[in-house]
Amino acid sequence: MGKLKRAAIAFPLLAAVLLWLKTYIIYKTSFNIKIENSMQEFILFINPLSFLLLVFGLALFFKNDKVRSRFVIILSFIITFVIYGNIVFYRFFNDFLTLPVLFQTSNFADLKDSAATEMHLLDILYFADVILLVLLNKFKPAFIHFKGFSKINRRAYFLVATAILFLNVGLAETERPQLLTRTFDREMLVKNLGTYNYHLYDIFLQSKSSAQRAMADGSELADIENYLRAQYVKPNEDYFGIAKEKNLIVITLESTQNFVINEKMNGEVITPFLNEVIKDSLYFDNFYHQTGQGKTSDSEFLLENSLYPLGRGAVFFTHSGNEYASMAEKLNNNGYFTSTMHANNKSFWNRDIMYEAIGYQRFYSATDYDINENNTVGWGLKDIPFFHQSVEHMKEMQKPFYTKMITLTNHHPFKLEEEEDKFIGEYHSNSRTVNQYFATVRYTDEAVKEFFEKLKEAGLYEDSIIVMYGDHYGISENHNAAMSQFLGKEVTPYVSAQLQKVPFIVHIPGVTDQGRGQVISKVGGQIDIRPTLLHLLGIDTKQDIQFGEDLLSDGHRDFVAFRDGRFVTKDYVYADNVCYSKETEEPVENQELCDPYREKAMTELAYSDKIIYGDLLRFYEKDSNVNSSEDSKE
Ligand code: GP9
Ligand code: MN
Repeated sequence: MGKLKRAAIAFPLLAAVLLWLKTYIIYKTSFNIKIENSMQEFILFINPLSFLLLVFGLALFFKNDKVRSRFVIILSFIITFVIYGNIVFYRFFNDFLTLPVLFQTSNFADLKDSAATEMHLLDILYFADVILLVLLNKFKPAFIHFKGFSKINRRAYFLVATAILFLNVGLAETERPQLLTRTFDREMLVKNLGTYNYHLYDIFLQSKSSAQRAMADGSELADIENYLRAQYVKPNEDYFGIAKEKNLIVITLESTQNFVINEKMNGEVITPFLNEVIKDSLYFDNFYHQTGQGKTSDSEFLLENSLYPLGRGAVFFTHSGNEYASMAEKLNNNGYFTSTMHANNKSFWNRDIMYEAIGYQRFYSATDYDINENNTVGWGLKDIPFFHQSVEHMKEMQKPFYTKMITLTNHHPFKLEEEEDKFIGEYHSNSRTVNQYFATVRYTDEAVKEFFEKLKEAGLYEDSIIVMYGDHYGISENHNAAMSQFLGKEVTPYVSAQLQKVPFIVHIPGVTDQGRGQVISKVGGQIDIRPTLLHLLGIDTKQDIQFGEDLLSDGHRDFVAFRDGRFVTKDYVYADNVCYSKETEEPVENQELCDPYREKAMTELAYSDKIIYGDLLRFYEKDSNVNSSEDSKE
C-alpha cells in the first residue's frame, strides 16, 4: 500500500477508532452498566467497533477527497450526536433511547424540558474528536488525500469488520442466550451488542411493526368481535360485585408453580402460609400460565389485557406503542388509583414504556425503594423488604387503589445467602436449580405472610382484595430428571404440560374469611384473570375485547390454550401434537377428540396476534360497539 493510500484509509479509520475509544469511555463514565466478569468487560470494549468500521468503511467508496472527508466528519458528528442524546436522556431517565420514546408525543414534551436541564457546557468535550477531525481536514490536507483504493483491499477491510461483528454477536450469545429473540432489557442489549447496533435493532423492530400496523384496518376487528360476542359468558350473580370498591392488590409470584402448594419436600411444608390462606380464599387448582418468551412481562400482559402474548419475542418490547384496553385503564375510569410495584430497573422488559400504554398512573420501580447490599440477593431487593416498603407506599395511595406487585427472590438461579432467609433445607438431586428452588419459594411464602401482617397493621387489609398468581414455570424441561425424582413419576409431555399449572388465589377479607374458602377446579389460565377480577369488583366486561372467561361463571368453558399451541380441557391434554386423556394420562385412541379444541386454540391465538400486530384496538370505540352488524347489537 502506498503512502497516500495509507493516508486515505487513515482518515476514516482514525475517525472510527476515536469514536470507538470515546464510546467505551462514555460507557464507563456516563452510563451505569453493570459488569460481572472480564468477558462482559471485553464484549463491552469491542461492541462499538463492528458498526463503526462498517459505516466508516463506506468512505472507501468515495473517489473525491473533499466529499470523502466531509462524509467522515458528518458521520462522526451524527454518531456523536446520537450517543450524546443517549447521555442526556440517561442522566434524567437512567435508560437508553428508543424510537417509540422519541415519537410518543406525551414523552416528547417531557423530553424537551428535561433535555435542556441536563445539558452542560462541558459536554462539548464529547465532541472533541469531531473537532479534531475538522481541524485535521482544514490544516493537514495531505492527511486526507486519496488516489483510490483497490477492490481487494476494500474487500479485506469489510471482511475484517464483519468478522468482528460475528465475534461480538457470538460472544454475546454465549454470555446471554436468546439475547435478540427475548430482548430482555435495553441495558443488556447495549452491554452486549453496543449502543449503535442496539439502535439499528430498535429501528428494525419499530419499522416491522409500523408496516404491519399500517396495513391493518378496522374491518378486521369486526370478525374478532363477533367471535368474542358469541363466546361471552355471563358473570355469576353470587360473586359479581362481592368485592366492590375494595382495593385490588395483585401479587405476581415469580416462578411459582402449583406443584409446591400443599406439598412437602424432605418432610418440610414448602408453602405453609399460602396453604393457610387458601383455606380462606378462592383457590383455583387447575390454572395454567400462558406465557411465551416474554416470561414475567407476558404474564402481566395476559393479566391486564386478556390477550395472548406473542409467539416470538416479548410483546412488551415489540408493541409498546399500541392502544390497549387494560384492566388498569378500566379501573382508572372507575375511580381507582392504579399503580404497579417492582423493585427492579424500570426499563427491564421495557416496562417503563409499556406501562404508559397499559395506563398505570404510577410505577414504583427500583428508585422508589431503599435497596442496599444488606437487603438484596440475586436479582435485587429481597421480597420481605420489598413488601415492607411497598406497604409504606400503599399507605399514601388514594383509595380505592389497584396495585400489581411483582416479587423477585424466587427467580432463577434461586439463590439465598443469609441463613435467616433459609426456612427450609435443600433438595437432593442432580439439579442445583431444583435443589435450591424450594427454599426460595419458601422464602417468598414467608414474605407474603409478613405482607399480610403489615397490611393488617396499616389498616389496609379489610378494605382490600388480595390476589396471587404464579407468573410462569421456575423449573424448565432441562430439569426433568430431578423433577421426576421429586414427583415420583416420569415427566412425559403430558406431565410436563400439567407442570405448567401455577397457583391462582383470590383472598377477599370479610367474604372468603367467613368460611367461604373454596377450591375451584375449572380449567383456566392467566387470560381469565381480567374478567374474573373485574366481575368480583362489580365491573361489567360485556363489551370488552378479551379472550378470557370469568372463572367463577357457570358458563366458563374449562379450556386453556398455551402460547405454544398446547392446550388443556376438562378431559384432555394436548401436548407435542398428541391428544392425551386426563383419566389415563395416556394418548387417547381416537386422536380426533382433540380436534375441536385445537381449532379453538388456533383461532384464538391467531385472532389475538392479529389484534396486536395490527394494533386493532385503536379502532375499538371503548364503551360502545364498533361493529354495527345486527347480531352483535344488544
Ligand atoms: C425482572 C423480573 C424477572 O424484573 O420480572 O423477569 P423474568 O426473567 O422472570 O421474565
Ligand atoms: Mn418471572
